[in-house]
Formats: sequence, C-alpha cells, structure tokens
Amino acid sequence: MKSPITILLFATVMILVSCNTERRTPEFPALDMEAVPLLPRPVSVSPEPGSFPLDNRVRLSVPDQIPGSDNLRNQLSELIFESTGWNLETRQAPERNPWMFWKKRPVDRRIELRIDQNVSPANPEGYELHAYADSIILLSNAETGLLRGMQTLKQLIPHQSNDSLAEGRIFLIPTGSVVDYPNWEYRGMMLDVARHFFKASEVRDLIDQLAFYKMNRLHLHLSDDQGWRLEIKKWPKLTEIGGASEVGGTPGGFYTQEEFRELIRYASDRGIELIPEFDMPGHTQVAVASYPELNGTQRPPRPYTGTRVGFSSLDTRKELTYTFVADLFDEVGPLLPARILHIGGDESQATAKDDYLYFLNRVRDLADDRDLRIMGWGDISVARVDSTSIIQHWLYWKREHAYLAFEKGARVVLSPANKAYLDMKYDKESRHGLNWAGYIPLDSVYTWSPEGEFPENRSAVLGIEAPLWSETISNPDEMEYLAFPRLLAYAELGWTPKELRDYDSFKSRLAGIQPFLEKDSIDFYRSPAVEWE
Ligand code: TNX
Repeated sequence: MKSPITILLFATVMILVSCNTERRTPEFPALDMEAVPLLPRPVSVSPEPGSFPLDNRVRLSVPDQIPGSDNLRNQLSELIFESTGWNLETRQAPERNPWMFWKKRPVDRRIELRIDQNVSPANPEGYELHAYADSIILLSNAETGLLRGMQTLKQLIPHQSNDSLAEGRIFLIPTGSVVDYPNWEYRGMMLDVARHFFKASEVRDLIDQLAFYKMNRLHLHLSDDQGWRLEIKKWPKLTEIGGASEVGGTPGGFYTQEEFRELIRYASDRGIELIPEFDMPGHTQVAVASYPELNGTQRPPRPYTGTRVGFSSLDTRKELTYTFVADLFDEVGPLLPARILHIGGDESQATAKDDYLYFLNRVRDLADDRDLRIMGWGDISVARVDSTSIIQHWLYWKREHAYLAFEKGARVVLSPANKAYLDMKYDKESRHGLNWAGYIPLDSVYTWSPEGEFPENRSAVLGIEAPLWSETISNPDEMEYLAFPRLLAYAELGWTPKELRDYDSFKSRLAGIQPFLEKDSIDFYRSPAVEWE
C-alpha cells in the first residue's frame, strides 16, 4: 500500500509537469536575408543566418504611446492577414503570474514596433528592421518610417507557408537586419482622372501599390478639357455637366467631397500625401462648358471629348473668375492636411502672355490668403513663385523653366517627359500610350539618373514624379499595363541611392516580386528585358 505522502508527492509532480506549458522550440532552417528580392533595394541588409518562424501564435506589439498607434496596429494586422490569412492578436507582452512562480513564461514570439529617436535622426521615413529567431523589431523615429519598414517586412514573408516543419502552417522569415532610408524626399506618381475617370476604389488599389514600393506622393489631375472630377458645392454644374463625360464621349464620373476626404485619409494612413490638381487657366474647356460666363476664348463653350490641348482658357480679366478660384480653394483647402495644391498652368496657349501672368499672380494671392502652397508645371515659373512654391519640370527641352524656379528659390520636382512619363509607349508595339516624348522602355527608366539632371541645384530638387496621362487608357487593366513594371523602377530611383542601383540586380528582383504582382492581379507589361517566371 502506498502511503498518502507518496500519493501526494506523485500528484504534485504530475501537476507541476502538466502546468509547464513551455513548448520546445524546434530548430528551423537558416535562411539568407540577402536572397529575398527586396524592392526598392534597401540601403543596407546584414544577414544573420537563421529564421524567425511566423505562426499563428505570434503576437503583434504596437505600444499605445507610439504616435499613430491605432493606424499602425491596423496596417500591421492587415499586412499579416494579407500575407498569411491570420488575424494575429495585438497585445502587450503577457505578465508572469507571481502565484505560479514555477511556471515558465509562455513562449513570447512577437513582431514589435518601436519609436527610437536614434534611428535615421534626419529622416522620418528611415527605419531599422531586426529579425531574430524569437522576435522581429521594427524601429523608426516616426510613424512614417514604421509604415515603410512594414512594407519591407511584407516582402520578407514568403508567399508559401511551410507545412512540414511544425504542427501548423509556418512562414519562415530570414534573420538579420535592414537599415534603410530614402534617397529623395518626393517620390510620386500622377494619375490623370480627368481624361478618363478612375473610381475611388480603383485609386485606393493604386495607393496600396504605391505604398508597397515606398512611394509617398499621389498627384491626382482632377480637371482638364474633358472632365471635372471633384464636387464643388458652390459650382455644382462643374460635376453635373463637367463630370458627365470623358475622352471618347463615354460616361465620366466624379468624387464627392466626402469620398475625396476618405481617399486623402486612406492615402495618409499609408504614408502617402495626396496632391490634387486643378489645371488653369488653360485645360479648362469643360469648366467653361459648365459655366460659359468663365469662358476666355471665342470657342463655343461645349464639352470636349477629343485629345488636343492648348485651346481653352478661363477669362482672366473677369472678377467672376477669381470668385470661382476663391470658392474652389475655400472648399478644397480644408480637405488638405499638407496644404499643397497643384494649379497646373501648363500649355495655356489660348491665354495671352500678360493675362497668364496676371492670372497666376492673382491666384497666388488667393492661395496665400488661405495658407495654401502652390505647386505647378514648369510653365508657371515665369509668374510669382518663391521658396514656398513647387515647380514640376516636365518639358525636357525647356530647362530654363527649372533654372528660373531655382533662381527664385523654389523647389523642383523632376518629371522630364522623355524619362518620367508613364503614358509614353514602351516601344512601337505597345498597346496603349503616346510617343510624343519618345518610347520609354524599362531600361531607359532604370538607367535615368535624376541626380544628373540639375547636379548644381541638388538641394533644391525635392525628388521625382512619374505622371500617367490617361488619353489612351480607360480602365485599371490598361492603367496597369502602362504603370507596371515601370513604376517599380521609379520607386527604386526615388528610394535607393545611386551607388546601389544596378539594372541586373533590379531585373532579377523584379522577377522575384512577380508573385506579388500576380497576387494583386496587376496586369503588368511583360517587358522582354525581364526573365519573368
Ligand atoms: C502634355 S505634361 C500635357 C498633358 C498631356 C500629356 C500627354 C503636361 C503638363 N501637359 O496635357 O496629357 O502631355 O503625354
């Protein structure tokens, strides 16, 4: 017969054993971080052979004290969900229960975001990502840097889970560190929603793509001869008449202010600033068709569905025109957290030279009164521009516009049409696009050196933007055909320092990124330069 003492002892041991929930961490294969195609290429990658097993018990930790913590938590959960299909818990580290001192702390594998002022101190987009066997720590001095780093994390998660290494599905992430920050401050794309309209949901999909490649500006060309795309409450006919059609005469569309506010928020949650453009005084045929009293030409004020340019103008000598612009700024200004508004100003051939200057200077006053900064195409540098203005260099043979801008202390964004226009055909076989600035195959994009454009003014150059005009594209598939994969090359020109850019490396990483393009159903152009899978 066993004594009660023995039974008690036995029971105690059994309880202790069963309480110890510690799982043995199996050994996972060592992976090489440098073998993962990261695009844009980071400033530095230091592999540490090993791997972090991402399974459905990993905890996401985003401390409340981090600025933008709610948004960061959402973005991180969404990213993990998209990559793995799991809704991982976001919570603080589990506390050890002092009454259960014999119990080991449960395995605490986590992905953690932290603010650290020592990371890339001069750059709010810089980040460090450290992947260890038991944790991934993402650090930045600001919310934006954490958003950028998350995209690197997304690229580090394999497309396929490994189902043979553990009981459940597991995604192995290579261990090591990435230290990274952008080459240029402004890394943008423009979409022309005036010539052909693109719905808010389609623009959101594009924003996701821009964010994935760490781009940070989306310029929307919201008005042109063929369409007016934003509701202006005091001037309702702009969208009633001006929003109704598009190039070719098909039905157009427009965004309500509410939708537009949402779009700006959607972009800013992903670290992207949205810059709206209302092109004036030219490129305004549909505005004067909506309100003939604004017409500054002899041309009948009827909507236009062709693709010519340079024939329309607002009446620059009529006070009503300035009431119109003031109302426009009053309604749009409050929607813009970044206070930057693009006023076009290109190709105003139907406006007399001194009327053009008079108009732009009056518009500038209206913007100043509302604390709005003006951005405009190179053409506007002949008017009153200064250190608050941003000039977009597009006419590659008219460098004097850019020089004038530099002289006046303005900042310049580089979009020379022969290098940066996403609406130029790849080659003569291209299904869509124009060719007035030449053909732009992938290698012409990648080997373009924005650094070489105005080296003597480098500090006044903000960065690059790739405009996509929509005369020849009318739906997302056609848009994607022109934008992808060239957009990825612009993303790398914008993010990666020149010394680290290498076309062969880019092409092979591009092929490696292909599964992401396919997963998002991007209808990319299969450039023959790339060995697609
Ligand atoms: C020139 S670029 C334009 C646009 C056209 C584009 C087509 C610029 C400021 N103006 O109106 O859509 O060419 O590539």
